[in-house]
Amino acid sequence: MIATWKMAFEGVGIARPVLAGGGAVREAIEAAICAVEDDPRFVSVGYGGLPNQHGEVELDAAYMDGETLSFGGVMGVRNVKNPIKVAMKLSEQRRNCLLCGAGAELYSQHHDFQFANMLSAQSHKSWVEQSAADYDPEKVQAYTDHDTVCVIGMDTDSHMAAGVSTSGLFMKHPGRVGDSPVIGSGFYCDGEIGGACATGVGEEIMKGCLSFDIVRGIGDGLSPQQACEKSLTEHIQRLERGGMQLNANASVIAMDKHGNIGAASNLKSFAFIFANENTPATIYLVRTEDGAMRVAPATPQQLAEYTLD
Ligand code: SD4
Repeated sequence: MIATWKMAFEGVGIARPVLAGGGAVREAIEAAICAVEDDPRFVSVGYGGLPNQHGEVELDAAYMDGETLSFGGVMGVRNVKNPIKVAMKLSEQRRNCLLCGAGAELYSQHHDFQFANMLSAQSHKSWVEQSAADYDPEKVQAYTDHDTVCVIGMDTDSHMAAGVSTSGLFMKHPGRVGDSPVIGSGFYCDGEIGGACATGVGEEIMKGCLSFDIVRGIGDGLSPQQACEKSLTEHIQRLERGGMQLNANASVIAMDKHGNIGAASNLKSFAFIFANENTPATIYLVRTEDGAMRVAPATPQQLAEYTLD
């Protein structure tokens, strides 16, 4: 299992015994993501997520099964306690599997998913402070106000899947949707090849369909690490060629069908979690040094200096 950000550490720790005990990858991903969604310390996912310009928490989540290529997703749902559970349920359908706003809430109601007020006192306070400040949504910066928990897993039957959950950008326009629930951009999983997910400013990530591009790279024979670096680097170059810039941060993770992993980021340091049958949940860092990306378990000193989620 590989997952974005330090915030996924406990969730992956909960999910690992599920896989070790022969549980299905879907069950493990649900356990990992729900742990993050339920934890108010993480202000970019689920309960306690930072709200939109109107002070409402709108959540996005998606799930893809690598064996059947089925996927499901919800966009901009309000008051749904665990959006990943709804996305998983939707992935069982061949049609109507990506729902937004009121329609996604109606579906959640019909299927007896739990509802809750997702705005914590802390997130409400942040919104009050931001609303009073002169806020420019065009200048929103990655990672201070938003992250996505992305999890790619494989079970003992070699069944692969990927899931994502986020509250999107802080102070976003109501109805704004980023890359996370968009198949091919925020996530993709083909069990014959591997899976990939992205986190960062969705408007920039979507321009490169980064997750699909990484999986295609692995399918073409690249290692997950090579594919992550190639897709991200080429995307940045593509934007610069068009006179644009990746004026935001983007980070990606990937795992192939053999369990090899990769990650890349345009941040100086980006944390992700890895666990397998031999390795307990471990915080890794992708660090850019002398123009090269290095991936390794975080040292205690690096962890002490790491300030992001
Ligand atoms: C979005 N990609 O809504 C998400 C947010 C995120 O780090 O991952 N931020 O654009």
